[in-house]
Order: sequence, then C-alpha cells, then structure tokens
Amino acid sequence: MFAGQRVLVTGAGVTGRSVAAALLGMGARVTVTDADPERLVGFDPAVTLVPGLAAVPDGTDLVVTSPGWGPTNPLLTAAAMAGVEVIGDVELAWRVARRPTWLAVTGTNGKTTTIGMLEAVLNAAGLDAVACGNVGLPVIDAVLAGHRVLAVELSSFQLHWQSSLRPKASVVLNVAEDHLDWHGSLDDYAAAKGKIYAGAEVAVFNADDVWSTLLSAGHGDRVGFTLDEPGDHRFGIVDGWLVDGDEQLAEVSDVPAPGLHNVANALAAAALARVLGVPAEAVRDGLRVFRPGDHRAVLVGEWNGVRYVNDSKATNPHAAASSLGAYSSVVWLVGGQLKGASIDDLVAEAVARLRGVVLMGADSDVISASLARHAPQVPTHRVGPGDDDPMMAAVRAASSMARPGDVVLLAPAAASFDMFRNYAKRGEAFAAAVKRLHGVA
Ligand code: UMA
Repeated sequence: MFAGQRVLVTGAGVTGRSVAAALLGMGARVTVTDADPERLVGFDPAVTLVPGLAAVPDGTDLVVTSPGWGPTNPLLTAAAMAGVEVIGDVELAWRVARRPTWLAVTGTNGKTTTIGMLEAVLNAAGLDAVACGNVGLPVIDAVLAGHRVLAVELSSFQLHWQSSLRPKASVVLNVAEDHLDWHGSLDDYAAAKGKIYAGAEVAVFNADDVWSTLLSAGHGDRVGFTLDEPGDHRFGIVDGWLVDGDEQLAEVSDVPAPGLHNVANALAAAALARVLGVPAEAVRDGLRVFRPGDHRAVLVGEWNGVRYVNDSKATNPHAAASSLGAYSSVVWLVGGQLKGASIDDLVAEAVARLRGVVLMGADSDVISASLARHAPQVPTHRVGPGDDDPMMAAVRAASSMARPGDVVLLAPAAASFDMFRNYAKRGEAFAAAVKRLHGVA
C-alpha cells in the first residue's frame, strides 16, 4: 500500500520510531524529522534523518505525524498548504489493517485504567486482546503483531489526526478542561474526542457525563452506563453489583481501584467487552486480576498514621477532583503546568477536605490566587523555584502539616514537564522523597 511512496514522519519519539519502522517494512521511502537532533538516533540506516526540518521535501506523498505535534505546527500547516495529506499514527494503523476488532476508549480521565480493565476482561474471556495506543504501545505495532482484538486508548491529539477509523465500539468516558493550549478551546477539544464515535457500530456513553452523552448522540447503537440503577440505560449499579440489564456482572468490591470514578471505568470496560459477547464471569475475573498502573492512586506507605498516596497521573483538575474525593482529610501536593485549565471549581469543591496545601511548579501563582479566593483559611506552603530538591522540600512540608488519619496526596492537577521528564518521573520523585524522609531505602 505504501511501497515506493515518499513519507515524512514528524517526531522521533515512541510513535515516530514505530511508524518509521512499519513504513520502511512496507517499502516506503521514509524521512524522519524532530526539533531535537538528539532524538534522531537508533533508526534503520535506510531512513533519512533531518533535524528541525522547516519545509516539506519535494515529492513527499504523505506526512504521518506524532500526536504531540499540534495542528498549528508550521511544518504541518506547510504540508497542508502544499496539498500533502497529513495523518496520525492511528489513521495509518487503521489503513494498514482493519482485520482486528477495535474497541476504542477516550476521555479526559480514566482512559488508561479503563483500557487496562478492558484488556484484563477480554483476556479472561480467552480473547487475544492487547492494550495499545496512548497507553504506550503504538497502535501500528499492535496491528502488525497480528492481535485479534485491540483495546485502543486514543488521546484527543490522536483523534484530531485521524479521519476514517470505524471501531466496533467506542466510548468517551468524560470530558473536562485539559490540553486547551493544544486544541485552542474546550469545544475543539471535545470535538476531537467526539470523533471516536464517527462510524462506531456501538457508541457506549457515560449517562452521568453531559459531554459523553451529547457527543454520542446520533452515532451507532447507543449503550449507556451510569453509577445509578440503569433505568433507561443498560449498565449501572444495583445493590452493590455492576449490572448489564437484569444480569449481575461483578460486585463493586471486585473493582480493584479506589473511588467511584473507577467503578464508572469498570462499567465502561464491561460495556465494551459485552459488545463482543464476553460472559459475566469474565468481567468479574478480569476486574479481579486487573492492577491499576503505577502513579495512579498508589499507596507509597503509612507512617505515624499518615498515608502517602502517589496520584501523579492526575495531570488535570478533573482527575485531581476524583483523586481528592476519595479521601476525607488531605494534605494536597499540587502544581505544574495547568495547560490553560481553570482550577477554581476544584479548589472550591475540595476546601472541606484540605488539611493543608503544598504548591510547586510553573503555575503556582494561578493556584495560589485560587486558594486565596476559595480556601483562605487553609495553610499553604510554596516550594520555591530555586530549591535544589523541590520534591523533598514539598514532601517535608506536607508531612509536617499532616495529622494521624490524614492522607498526603500527590494529585498535581497539572502536567509535569516544567519540573520533570513526565508524570512517571514526578511520581517516582515523590515516592523516593517519602521513603527518604522516613528512613526507608
Ligand atoms: N516534537 C517536535 N516538535 C513538536 C512536538 C514534538 O519535534 O512540535 C518531537 C519531540 O522532540 C519528541 C517527539 O516529537 O522527540 C515526541 O512526539 P510526541 O510528543 O507525539 O510523543 P511520543 O513519544 O510519540 O508519544 C506519543 C504520546 N505522547 C503525546 O501524545 C504527547 C504518548 O502519550 C503515547 O503513549 C505514545 O505516543 C504512543 O502512542 C503520552 C501522553 O502524555 C503518555 N499523552 C497525553 C495524555 O495522556 O494526556 C495525550
């Protein structure tokens, strides 16, 4: 399909590497560019590597972009102006093979947890299914590996760059402010998310989320889930059971992750899996074996009656709200890059739970102003930009505020890139600082 075509791959990260290798394997003539020359190493010698490419090379047939490249990137707009098609890695994977069954998940929060649950449930039913996409394994790799079912996590970036995807079933878990710096507005962000429903045979929607309900309207066979009794919808909770209509699937206590939002994620995973006829026992068994990923509400340890919880994956206010909602008395470590999102509602909602707040990172001024407006009585500590071990300083300050029974919670409500390589590194720094403070390892 791509033999002899000249394809420009933008980005030499996780996606670009897989895409370049796949295209080369299909006989394409591949050029890769990246703003960071140090990323252009370790490629097959047949790939042309050009750091910081400013113009699309003559004769280029197609551009395949990595998801992090925004729509206003000058190279991508130049390609579009020159009439060269620009697609993302997910679109490429879809064009390469439609044979596997695609079950697709997006949403501001809970995507990775839901995908993990879905993969576990499908595997418990004996299906050859793999979690891929934004979760870390590029979709093209999952496609070329020949898996029968793809549990695909799609980010709004990936959805923006795809156009013809037709999943067997799709879900938007929820929509709240995030990535506004990339998309420009909440409407554009939500519209990108909504593209997951275009052409889906079954549109699973969260009846408790307005955006999910709206975006799914008019698409495929609609299947709703709710944290209430199902009522008009198929999936819900009755007497502590996750149900599909009259059939009991699993007990709420089978969901191995804290908080009601994770029960909603489990319902979404069950609804998608049931589209493939998975039996109730497999839903229960899959949920029981699933383990939430690192940095998602992970208990680091308990000292002097204070629990230390790492939820570094809470990279936007909506995720942090769910995280804070799981505990009654919290010393909250917050801060980083808000990406244009407002934090006011979160602070106003959380105020009754806050023993104290420790602030760090780029948008500390914005968060501090919000705390002054909505939680002036809550003690706060700000970690200065000049501190040479900011996470240790933050943990030490949080620990001195905490009382027995409290949770010291890293739920930053913001991206990590101002201070760390990614949210995983931030979470690791937190766990290491907590352990060092208590003389462990
Ligand atoms: N780059 C440029 N110019 C740009 C932007 C980036 O040259 O304008 C280069 C960078 O120097 C880097 C490369 O592009 O070398 C990075 O590309 P990328 O940002 O698309 O990242 P990948 O390494 O390809 O990883 C991507 C996803 N990252 C993003 O969408 C930002 C990963 O999701 C995903 O796991 C991976 O593809 C496999 O599908 C991460 C993420 O943070 C976990 N996702 C966001 C989220 O979940 O909130 C959307």
